Amino acid sequence: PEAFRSLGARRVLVHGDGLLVDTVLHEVSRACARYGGRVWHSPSWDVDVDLVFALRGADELPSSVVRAARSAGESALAEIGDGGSLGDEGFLLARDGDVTVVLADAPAGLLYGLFHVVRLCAAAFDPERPPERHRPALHRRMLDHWDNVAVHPVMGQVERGYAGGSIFWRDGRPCGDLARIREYGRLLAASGVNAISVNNVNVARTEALLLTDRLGDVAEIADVLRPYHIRVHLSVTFAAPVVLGGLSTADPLDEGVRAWWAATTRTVYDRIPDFGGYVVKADSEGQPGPFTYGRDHADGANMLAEALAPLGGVVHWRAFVYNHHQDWRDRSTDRARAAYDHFAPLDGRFRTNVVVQVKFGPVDFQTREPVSPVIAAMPATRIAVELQVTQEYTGQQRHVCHLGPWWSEVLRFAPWGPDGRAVADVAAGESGAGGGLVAVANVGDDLFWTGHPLAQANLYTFGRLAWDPRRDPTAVLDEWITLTFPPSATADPDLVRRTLHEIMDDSWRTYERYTAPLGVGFMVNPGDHYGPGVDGYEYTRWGTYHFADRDGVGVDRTRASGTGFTGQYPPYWAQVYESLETCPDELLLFFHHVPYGHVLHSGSTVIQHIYDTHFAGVEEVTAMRRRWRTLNGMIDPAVYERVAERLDEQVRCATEWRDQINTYFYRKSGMLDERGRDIY
Ligand code: GCW
Repeated sequence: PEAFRSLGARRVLVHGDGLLVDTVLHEVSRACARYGGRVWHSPSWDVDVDLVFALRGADELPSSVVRAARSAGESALAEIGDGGSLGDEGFLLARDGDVTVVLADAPAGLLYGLFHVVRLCAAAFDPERPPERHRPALHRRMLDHWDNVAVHPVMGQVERGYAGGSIFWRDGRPCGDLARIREYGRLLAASGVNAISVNNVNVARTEALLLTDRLGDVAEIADVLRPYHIRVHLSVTFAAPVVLGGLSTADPLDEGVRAWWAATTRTVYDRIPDFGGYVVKADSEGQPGPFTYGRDHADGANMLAEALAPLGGVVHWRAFVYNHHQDWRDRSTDRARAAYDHFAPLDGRFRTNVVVQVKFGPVDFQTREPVSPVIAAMPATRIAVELQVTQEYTGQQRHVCHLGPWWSEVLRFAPWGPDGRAVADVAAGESGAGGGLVAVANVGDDLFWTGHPLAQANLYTFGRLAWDPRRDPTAVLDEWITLTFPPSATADPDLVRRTLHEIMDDSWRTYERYTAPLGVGFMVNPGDHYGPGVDGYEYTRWGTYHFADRDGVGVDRTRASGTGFTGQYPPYWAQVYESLETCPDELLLFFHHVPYGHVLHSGSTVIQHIYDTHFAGVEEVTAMRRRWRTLNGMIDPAVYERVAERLDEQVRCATEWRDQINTYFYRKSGMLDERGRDIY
């Protein structure tokens, strides 16, 4: 509520009608009731105000205040040099004398404008503030919940969830806390998210029923999130016609199957008219899919797309497809190649309401990977890029790991070479027609929403980068800090801000330093993926190997002598990654197998780099903990304690990583640390 203080003390006029305008009105009223401001809803007389929310549309304008606000907005737009449309989610912020004006073409723009005013605090009322126009770069900004309805025997209530139970489901039923879901919608809208899928992509029996018998449960969530402009999507099983419909096949080319999907989808829309569409994990890690019937992913996706098209829905079809029964002895199969090998040949075959959803890297949400080559390989397909806000491989919300800088690097990466379009441009598509940005959610029923209170920053940053991928992640973090630890709530706001930046800004790189080195990935404990397990996956069927021996380490993915994966990139990067001369240090072991004495561009050897970064990583975590302790007494004690507790665990776990990795490579290589530090 503190963040609403500045807004809540004003005189505010909200002009317009409808569900989303009502949300704006409700938010403003709530803030004003608390902080002494006043609010009017479309008055027909003139009032003295500080802030006006209005649509640009041509309805009658009884009040000259709104008329003035509109014309101020129009001239501001002209001044910005673009009098054109603000789009269905954009807004304009301008000043008209003493009045701040938020203008939009559609109600959602007013909602986003409201949260912008909240973020700006007093600055929104600064007479000198030049007009600003905001429009999201990406049309769909989506969170996928991997929440199970029934508790899964291995994965629990939330697969890869580190924030308690699900906010939607508990023990096979809806959890029933609609107020909490509404608050969640508000949090998401404030971050810029506009779509959500409410169940795990691994769809088991109970979850399959959400599409039919338990559709009411989904509709209830949609009803609660709708006032915050969030559309609900559903993960469905490809086998639904068999498991739910009693058909003998789920063959996508079978007429009966197509009719079943069409009818089922119509029922969904009868109940949820703004339903977003389906999310599908098919022929992946044991999920059913079109391969069973000798069909391909385009056949499968297009069938669902056909059912959804007349109703305005989309299919998010995941490209996370690989052989999860690999034999570690088989050096010809490369998991990194799989998504491209499966999907690139299908470019041009997908219907326009299919979005192929691609994990940002070719393997699996690692702390460091190259960008997936699929992103540049399907120019005739709508691509969504998938990130992981839940910290499966990045400390599981027990470690501080601010992922903004990592996502920013990914989104700015230019797959065709430095002068070409960026990953974010592909996700945005021509005139907004791209698939958007999706992330696996990190929220649960935990008191602090995300387990680690500082992990909230990742959720917020995801939404803000999906709105504007060019934003500086440190500036986004700064926003989050101000909103979460408002200056008015602490004795020394500068110290709090500075300390949080010191702890969080570089925390992803710190995490990288004490875990798997130089882009080689994994080295985590199998199953739960937490903590070091250097050889944990080395002889398993999952295709994630590092091939360390006494002479060297890394995966040869070159065309010259390895798996040929480098050849999946457009020529610029294919060349850069292929050659030891040009391959960036941080990805060296992803692309090459090298001796421990290999000299990096940094001047260090691989072995010395491993030792140095692992010692440095632990020192940095220890410094984080020391810094956090200086905040004792300055912030909410419950938040303080929770973070302090987790930092203890982070120090413990980072130390374990350091010692296991260093010892492992010392034993393999027999090479001493130049600086003679403790290696066991
Ligand atoms: O990262 C892996 C996870 C699985 C997950 C899978 C996926 C939902 O370990 O738990 O399954 O990715 O993305 O489908």
